[in-house]
Amino acid sequence: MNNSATQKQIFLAIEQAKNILIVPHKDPDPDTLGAALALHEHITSCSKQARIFNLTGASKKFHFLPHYNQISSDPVVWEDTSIDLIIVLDSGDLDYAGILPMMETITFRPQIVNIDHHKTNAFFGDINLVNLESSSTSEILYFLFRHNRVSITPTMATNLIAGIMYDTDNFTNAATKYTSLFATSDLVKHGGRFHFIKEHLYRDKSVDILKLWGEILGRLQHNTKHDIVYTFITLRDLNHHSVSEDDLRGFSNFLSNIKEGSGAIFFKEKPDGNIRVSMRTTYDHIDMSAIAEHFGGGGHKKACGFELEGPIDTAFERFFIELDTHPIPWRLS
Ligand SMILES: [Mn+2]
Repeated sequence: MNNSATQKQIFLAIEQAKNILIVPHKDPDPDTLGAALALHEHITSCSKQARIFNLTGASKKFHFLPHYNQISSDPVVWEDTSIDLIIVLDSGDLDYAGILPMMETITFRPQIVNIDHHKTNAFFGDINLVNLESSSTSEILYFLFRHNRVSITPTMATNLIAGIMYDTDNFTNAATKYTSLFATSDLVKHGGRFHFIKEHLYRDKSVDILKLWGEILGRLQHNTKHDIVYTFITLRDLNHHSVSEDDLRGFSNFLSNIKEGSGAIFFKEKPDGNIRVSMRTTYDHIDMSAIAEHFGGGGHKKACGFELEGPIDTAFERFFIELDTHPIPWRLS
């Protein structure tokens, strides 16, 4: 089924439903939250019942999103057997969405709509609107609204801008296309607060966070044999600077600013002693996901990751030895 027919079908499902549950994925980011809040505002403005359920709850730092308090992690919602439509946003599968156990135990059978932009999407919905070309689920929502002639309020526009801006890393990463810029400009025209969102998403670093970033940047190494730039962070660093792991979000993306190297790698020690390895490249001829897959991880060609066993002190040496001894096809010709 083509996009346009699916977009119509989703609106028909919303029109026919009486009790709708909107599900942004667990540990939600501004894309899944912005999409959920904009959709919630639209549905409730049509005098229809809709609630947002999120398994883990949203981080307080996203409190600036309009109608943020609509996000609930109260499991009591699952006792409501009259839910007849569940709309899952930005999730490759129901496990990532955080509702797999509920879906396996509920006795009622709601229709499921799946709206997403991840290439790993399992098409788990009764209706699936999966667009790999879209920068974000918020961008898909914008075109879904536009296609169905929904009037977009300033708060809906602000939420969708947050999602697009976050997933395009402030319009700098490879996912940024004509459609994401077009959608954003039209959302600004509808009263979306572009600068307000930018201030909250990107002017959020404390002195402590940036001092830690400085320390991590001071450890940058360039492995010239493999042409990879890398650095690392230990749990001791986090404790010493009283910075949470969450505050490091954005650091891997920041490494994309480095001119040298075919790619950049960030080794991060986890509380369980294992190492989270995040990889970034900006080059079309580099496929970092080939390395990630070799180590049992996954992701996109330009942004992906995997886990290594600790300790961190020797993780990069062991990593480069593995690269030396296995022909991994990560340089495309
Ligand atoms: Mn997304």
